Amino acid sequence: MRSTTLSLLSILPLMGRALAGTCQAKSGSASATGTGVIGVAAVATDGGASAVSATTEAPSASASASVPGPADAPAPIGPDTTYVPPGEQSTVITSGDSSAPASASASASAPVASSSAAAGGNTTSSSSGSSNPDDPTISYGSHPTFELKQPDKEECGCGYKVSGLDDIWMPFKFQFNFSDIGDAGPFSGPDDLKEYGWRINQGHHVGGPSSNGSEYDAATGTTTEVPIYQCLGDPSSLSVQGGELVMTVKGGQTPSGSMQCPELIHDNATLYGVFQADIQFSDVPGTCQAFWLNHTIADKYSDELDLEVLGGAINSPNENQPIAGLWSTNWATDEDPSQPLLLNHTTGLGEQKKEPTPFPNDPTTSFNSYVIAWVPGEYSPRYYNGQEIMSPSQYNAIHPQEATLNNWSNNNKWWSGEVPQTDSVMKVRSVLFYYRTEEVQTLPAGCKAEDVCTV
Ligand SMILES: *[C@@H]1O[C@H](CO)[C@@H](O)[C@H](O)[C@H]1NC(C)=O
Ligand SMILES: *[C@@H]1O[C@H](CO)[C@@H](O)[C@H](O)[C@H]1NC(C)=O
Ligand SMILES: *[C@@H]1O[C@H](CO)[C@@H](O)[C@H](O)[C@H]1NC(C)=O
Ligand SMILES: *[C@@H]1O[C@H](CO)[C@@H](O)[C@H](O)[C@H]1NC(C)=O
Ligand SMILES: *[C@@H]1O[C@H](CO)[C@@H](O)[C@H](O)[C@H]1NC(C)=O
Ligand SMILES: *[C@@H]1O[C@H](CO)[C@@H](O)[C@H](O)[C@H]1NC(C)=O
Ligand SMILES: CC(=O)N[C@H]1CO[C@H](CO)[C@@H](O)[C@@H]1O
Repeated sequence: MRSTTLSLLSILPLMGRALAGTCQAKSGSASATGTGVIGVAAVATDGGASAVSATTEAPSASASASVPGPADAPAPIGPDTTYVPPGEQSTVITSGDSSAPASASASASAPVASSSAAAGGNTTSSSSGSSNPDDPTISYGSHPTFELKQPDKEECGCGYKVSGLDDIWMPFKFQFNFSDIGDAGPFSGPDDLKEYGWRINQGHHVGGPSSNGSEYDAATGTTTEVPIYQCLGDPSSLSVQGGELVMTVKGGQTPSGSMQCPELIHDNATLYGVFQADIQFSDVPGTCQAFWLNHTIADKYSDELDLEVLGGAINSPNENQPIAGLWSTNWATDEDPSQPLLLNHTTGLGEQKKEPTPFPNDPTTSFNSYVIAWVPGEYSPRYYNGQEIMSPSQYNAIHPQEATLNNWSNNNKWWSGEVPQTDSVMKVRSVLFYYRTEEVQTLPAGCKAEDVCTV
């Protein structure tokens, strides 16, 4: 358990930096009124610590090889510890050389984590430890509905308490509506949205590679080598049009290790937060589209909290992607990121259901709200339009994370599906994040409890 008490003075420089980084009019095509708002706080806590009790759950027995991601392949389905691709009971894929380019590319030209918050990276060492004694205990079903609100006050220099999650405290806010900037893009480099707090992936892999393994078809008794396919970040696959971020996996690309895909990253390393995005997904077959949190330190760690859909199987299953819905997956925190095909992960609720949550409506014809509430403890709930979905109570992230949006293919027929033949366009209207950083976990002295805004 970590308890960092920061004085207001120690926070002021941070505030200055943050405020300096808020949005300003973008020269060129985009006219802007930015909404990147950062508040910083110091509030005396009344010390009534609600101890965080770890919900204990047996570790997953699913040490199976599969395609990593959100980056990832579906977690193993059912009680079996052997990876059986969904719907392909007669076919088993085994990963190939684990030092293959799939993993090598994971560290090549990795963007440098830009926030100083990422520098330490290992302040939290236990997935069951809380960084703030006042943090609530959250477990599956304890908060089945959730609404993220705008602050109840104008001035939120003392941070925010999230009423839907037992008033968990967050010092910072980031809101960005793509309608706040005019039409912009297609982009040409990683910094084209930097002034608004975003980083565009250029050249680093987007999502997960497919395995360079061998594929055994029991029906015919044949083994075929499967080459590595993956996407690399391509700024020209993103643009802002009519108030929406448009993320396009360009159709008809030749399957290869350097396909071009869009990825946009919130350029701040956070350590806990509530992250909401309003997204309209595309059901064009052949892509994985994700809103997820990724760890920030290249070559170390492996934790991610993912929300993903598979174009082609969002509403209705097909032969290779037999389960429709919204995938919620956690990845092991401290495994070797250079071995992406071996990383442990869990999808759905704990050990009971390693499945996505079916959509109650069609998320490809309207914008819907997706929330990842990354909180200390064993379990970080996710919400779809305010309703909790199935998520793992295992592998909660413990290292600093960045919120990320992407759309990609690895040509893997059991995951993204074969690369799309027509353009696949994922759209994002706005995001709203409240978060902590590694340095700011607790209410610093100098703020009164009543100064904290409610959201
Ligand atoms: C977010 O990132 C920007 C750009 O790196 C930085 O100026 C700002 O201080 C960060 N904000 C916080 C709260 O870390
Ligand atoms: C995955 O988890 C199992 C069970 O905890 C463990 O034995 C195995 O070493 C893990 N795999 C990796 C690559 O760490
Ligand atoms: C992580 O913690 C260990 C031990 O506390 C320390 O030696 C190491 O330098 C830390 N790593 C980073 C990146 O701060
Ligand atoms: C910005 O997005 C938020 C949701 O995140 C929404 O409530 C608000 O109305 C949007 N503002 C504009 C001007 O579109
Ligand atoms: C997550 O971010 C780290 C650090 O930048 C990077 O090394 C890794 O490749 C990313 N993971 C994925 C799946 O993109
Ligand atoms: C992702 O790309 C595919 C292929 O171009 C497209 O059909 C889909 O709409 C995109 N998804 C999003 C959410 O933009
Ligand atoms: C690194 C590696 O093993 N790459 C191989 C992946 O599979 C293709 C197709 O068999 C080979 O051409 C690559 O050499």
